[in-house]
Amino acid sequence: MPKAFKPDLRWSDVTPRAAFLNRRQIIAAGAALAAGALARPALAKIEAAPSKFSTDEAPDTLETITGYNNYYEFGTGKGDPAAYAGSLTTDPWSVKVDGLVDRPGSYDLADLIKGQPLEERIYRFRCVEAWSMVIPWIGFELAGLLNTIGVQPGAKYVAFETLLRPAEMPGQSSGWIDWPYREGLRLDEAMNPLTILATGLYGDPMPKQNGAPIRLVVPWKYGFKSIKSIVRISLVAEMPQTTWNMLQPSEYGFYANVNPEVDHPRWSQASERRVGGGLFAGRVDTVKFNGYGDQVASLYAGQDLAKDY
Ligand SMILES: Nc1nc2c(c(=O)[nH]1)N[C@H]1C(S)=C(S)[C@@H](COP(=O)(O)O)O[C@H]1N2
Ligand SMILES: [Mo]
Repeated sequence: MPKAFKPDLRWSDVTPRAAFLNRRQIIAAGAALAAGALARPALAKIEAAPSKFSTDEAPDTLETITGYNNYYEFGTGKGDPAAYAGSLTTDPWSVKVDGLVDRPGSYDLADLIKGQPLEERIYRFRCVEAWSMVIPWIGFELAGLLNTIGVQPGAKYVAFETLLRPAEMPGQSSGWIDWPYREGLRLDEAMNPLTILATGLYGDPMPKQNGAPIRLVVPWKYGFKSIKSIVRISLVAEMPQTTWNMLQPSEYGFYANVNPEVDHPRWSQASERRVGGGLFAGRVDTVKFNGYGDQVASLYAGQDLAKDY
C-alpha cells in the first residue's frame, strides 16, 4: 500500500519500512494509512525525481535513520540528537555565502535553493566509526548551487560551517570542540554530481537530528564530512580547517575517503556494521570509496591515499 500512497517515489517500490514489520503490523498500518488518507488529505511529500545515482539496496528504516545519529551539538550519545534536536529553530534560516564568489550575501534558505532540482538519492552512508546505513535523501547537486552563486577563478576549496547557537545546542556548551563544526571539500569533489545538499529524507523535510534544514552528503567519504545544519558556504583558495582534522589530524584526514586499506589508528576499516542489519547480521566488507569508485576514483589520480587519508 505505500506504493499507491507515494507513487512517485522509487523507494516505495521496495517498501523498506513495511519490510521490517510483521504481517499483522502491515495490515494494521494499511488500515491506518487508509484512514489517515481520508482524515489528512494534505500529507505533503516532497516531489523529487528518482536518480540514476541511487543504489538499489534497501534503505534502512526511518526509525534507524532518525534514532541513531552523530550530531555532537546535541551530545555525544547516538540517541542524544533524537532526544534534544527538537528544540532547534530551523525556520527562519539564512545561509551566508562568501569568499571567491560572484554573488556573495546572506540568503534566506528558500531564496538560495530556489530552482535547484530536487532528486531522491538513495546512498550508502559509512561513518568513520565503522557503522553504515542506506539512506533515501532528498536533495540537489552542490554543483548546481555553486554554479548559481558563481565560483571565481582562484577558488580551490569549499568550506562549510554549522550553526553556532549554544542556547539551542546544548553540546556547544562543552569546549572540547572548537565550535562551530566545520568541514570542507576540494572544488572538484564539491562539483562531483554525487555531492548533494540534502533538505529531506524519506520524502519529508529533513528531521532535525539529521541536520535540518540543509546538510551536506558526500557518500564516498566518511560521515563526518557530511556537515549538518549549514549556515555558511565559503569559496576559498586554501585548504580549510575542518573539525575532526583539527581535533586529531593523525586519525581524521581532510580527504576522509572511505578506504578499507587504511585503518584508523585505533580500529580496522576493513569491514563495517550495518546498523539496521538486525541482531544476527554479520559485518560486511567495506568497499573503497564506499562503492562509488567508478564515479570518484579519478579525482585522486596521482595521489597517495595512504598519505592523503
Ligand atoms: N554539525 C555536525 N555535522 C555532523 C556531525 C556533527 O557532530 N555535527 N557528525 C558527523 C558524523 S560523524 C556523521 S557519521 C554524520 C551522521 O549523520 P546522520 O546522523 O544523519 O546519520 O553527520 C556528520 N555531520
Ligand atoms: Mo561519523
